[in-house]
Amino acid sequence: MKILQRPPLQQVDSEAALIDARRLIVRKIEQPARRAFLTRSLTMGGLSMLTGCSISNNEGVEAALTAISRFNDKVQGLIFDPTQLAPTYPESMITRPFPFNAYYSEDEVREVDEESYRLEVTGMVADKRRWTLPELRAMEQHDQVTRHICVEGWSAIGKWGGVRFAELLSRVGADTSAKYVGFKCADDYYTSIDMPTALHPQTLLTLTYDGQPLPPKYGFPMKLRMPTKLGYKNPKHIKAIFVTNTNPGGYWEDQGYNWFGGS
Ligand SMILES: Nc1nc2c(c(=O)[nH]1)N[C@H]1C(S)=C(S)[C@@H](COP(=O)(O)O)O[C@H]1N2
Ligand SMILES: [Mo]
Repeated sequence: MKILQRPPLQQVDSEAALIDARRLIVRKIEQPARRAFLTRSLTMGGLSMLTGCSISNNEGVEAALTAISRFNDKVQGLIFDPTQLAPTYPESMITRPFPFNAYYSEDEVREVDEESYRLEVTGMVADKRRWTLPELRAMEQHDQVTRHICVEGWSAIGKWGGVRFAELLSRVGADTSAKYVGFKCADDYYTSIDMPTALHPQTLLTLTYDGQPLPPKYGFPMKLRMPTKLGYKNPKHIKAIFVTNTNPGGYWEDQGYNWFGGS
């Protein structure tokens, strides 16, 4: 961050810049309470004071909000409690039909071939062998009924089943002192998560939805399901997983969504 400088406010259309800033906050800060507070209380001086960025134009506003979002990542990382469990629900509360969402419409859903599918696991792991679906199905399976929250303004309860992600990381001899786990998907989607969340007991590499093999629209052959993270952090159609110390970013994260994305 730069040393705080008084922004040349007279050179900016400050009302327009503030409207843009509030709009960006809605995109970047996903916790509803914090977002409501900031959008209600934000002033030009407040934004520049918070971030040390000179808010004289839209790029300045963007830089200030990116600084808030990076700060937000650090705070969320620090307060994340690896033993705290997200709520689970009875099966009677499952939302039917469960909503579909992706950066494309439902008629463009990717079809992944089951026979030729192999899961790649690379980066800071001892065993870089590829995994078939039957091998993953042979591991201990866990079912979980949890709430999926999308920043587009909906949430829904669903039931996913699969292997504990921590168990897979242990099987491949992952270096769990690494900072990130990255995911590449069969569409152009990609995302990444922090290691403490990867090791969280409710983080599942899911192969089923509602007791059936994951249908294509929900991410066949697998979706990483984390009830501690917002929807966009939960990759579908995963084809490669890699352990790394370099933040791999993500499809929406690189367009301004908060990286940590906790819910
Ligand atoms: N591969 C892939 N994974 C993805 C997405 C996507 O577009 N492609 N969208 C994300 C978003 S924003 C949401 S809300 C959920 C939606 O999952 P669902 O279709 O099972 O409801 O998938 C997430 N994972
Ligand atoms: Mo989403």
